[in-house]
Amino acid sequence: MPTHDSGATRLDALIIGAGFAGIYQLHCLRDRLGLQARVLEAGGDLGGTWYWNRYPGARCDSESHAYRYFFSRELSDEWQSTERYPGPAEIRAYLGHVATKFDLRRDMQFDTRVTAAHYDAVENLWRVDTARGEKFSATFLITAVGCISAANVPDIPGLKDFRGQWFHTGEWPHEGVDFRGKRVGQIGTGSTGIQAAPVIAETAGHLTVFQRTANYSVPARNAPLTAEFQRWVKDNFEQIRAVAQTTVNGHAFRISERRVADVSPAEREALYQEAWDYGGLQFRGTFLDLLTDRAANSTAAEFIKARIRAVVKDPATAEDLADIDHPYSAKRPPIDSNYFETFNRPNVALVNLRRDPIERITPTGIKTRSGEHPLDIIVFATGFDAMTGTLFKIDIRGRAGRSLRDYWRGGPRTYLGLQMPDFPNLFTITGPGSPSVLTNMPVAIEQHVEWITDCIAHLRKNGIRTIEPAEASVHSWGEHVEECARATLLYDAKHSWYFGANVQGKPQVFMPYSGGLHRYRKLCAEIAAKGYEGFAFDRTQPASLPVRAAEFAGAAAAPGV
Ligand code: NA7
Repeated sequence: MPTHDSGATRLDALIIGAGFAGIYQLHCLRDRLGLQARVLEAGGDLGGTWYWNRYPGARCDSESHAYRYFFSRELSDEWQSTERYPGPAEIRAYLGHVATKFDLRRDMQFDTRVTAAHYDAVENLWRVDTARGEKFSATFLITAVGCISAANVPDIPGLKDFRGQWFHTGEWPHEGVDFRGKRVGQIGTGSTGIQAAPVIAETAGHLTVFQRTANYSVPARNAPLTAEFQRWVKDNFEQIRAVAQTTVNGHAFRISERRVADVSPAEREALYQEAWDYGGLQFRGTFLDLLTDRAANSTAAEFIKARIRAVVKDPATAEDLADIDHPYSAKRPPIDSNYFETFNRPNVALVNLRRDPIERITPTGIKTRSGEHPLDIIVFATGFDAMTGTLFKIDIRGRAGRSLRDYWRGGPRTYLGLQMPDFPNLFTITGPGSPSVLTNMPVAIEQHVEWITDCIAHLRKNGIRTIEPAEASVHSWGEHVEECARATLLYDAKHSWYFGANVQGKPQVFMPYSGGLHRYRKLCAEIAAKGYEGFAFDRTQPASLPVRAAEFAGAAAAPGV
């Protein structure tokens, strides 16, 4: 346990991370409950994932009218998105606007990486250390560290001897990378690689894309927003929010209720074509059963594969790109701007690693079985140690020194993705076991933040010292998460990062909750209404600090501030 002298800064609540989650959590705890709260953030500014992900082509796959907070109509009304999908700079500007509007920066500390958080059962405090040597203690600890923020650089032999430059997309240099005239190798064709390749190819002398698993992608059809659409967004705030908060995935569109078998093959093709022309993630909402019925799914898969073959001129390259081994949308479905078209450029080549695997990185390039590819720059678009990796970077220890790493040795175990036994008063926003990455994140984040805020208000009002789930609740929630995953085709793509399969040695457990955000919201609300069913309270002494705020009316019920 870290030693703490009287120099430790004492707080009611400490929040780790200044992305969408940490920003709103600070606002709720400080301005609604009147707690002394602070955000500690490893990055040099707020933005979370959008602070780090500045790679070429980086853009949010959620549409800008839904990728925002909904807790304040005023906030939404005064913000004008400029494009259908917001880029990192616009998202950072939006979050900066939120921080200014609610005067949040004064309680945020940047360039401050939390290294350890140990629970002190005697004082009922989380004792927190940072890489800068600062010490904090707080009754409540809330992790708002994001689900995909621990970069995964694969352990390919020879990387340390590479004489060129290399970058991971999730830790991109703020000053950018000059690809002009350079021979670039990009490893990875997930959502990130599919966004990056077309933009890198525009300036690179030559781009080689190293593909291990071929992927589906649907055109994003990004475009500047018209004044008419911007007005529609403002006029329909309530409606957009209502849809986002009552759908499976938190987006501002509904999944069709029609099944593939309900329409003729000709109608089906017309509907797919319409969705393809419209672009974006809505494609997967074309039919109700795309994620539950393999035969239904294969109609969407075949439609996309046919488009790939139609776009890519070289037949061998087209075959490698269309040789996809998993159902459509069973792995995170990318959307793109000219990804497949990029392979028609004379300066772009595809290497199929299934046929021609990487053997090692040499000082001057990448050596695959068939020969060496000379490179000046390697871009790792190789994803993240998702959902658990960032939490494991912090030495989190609960009662009796029990480490989170140890508790999750066989894979993450939580109740509702929010809490673990023996880690009292620790809340994990969008933790494993919650809908998180299967949704439009800000909508899932808002629900978690409001639930946590209500919960803390309840504890303080009722003199409850600690909250943590019963082990039995974790067990049954884990079974429910697994059962929901098994009911979908997500369970068929065993090599996805949803299972942790992209990181060597990581336990293979389906991590996000696939039962739907709408259903999850209802469950969380019911559990709270039943006096936090499945959680255990310690009422042995009053909460460590008196309630300072005016009576709390219930954050989840409050539409604005
Ligand atoms: P993803 O979706 O995890 O994609 C990573 C890609 O990198 C994927 O194509 C992987 O192939 C590939 N990869 C990973 N390791 C290797 C090695 N060792 N050799 C070759 N290729 C490799 O990460 P993204 O950053 O694209 O997307 C993450 C999320 O960010 C995304 O879902 C959005 O929510 C935003 P594989 O498929 O594992 O064979």
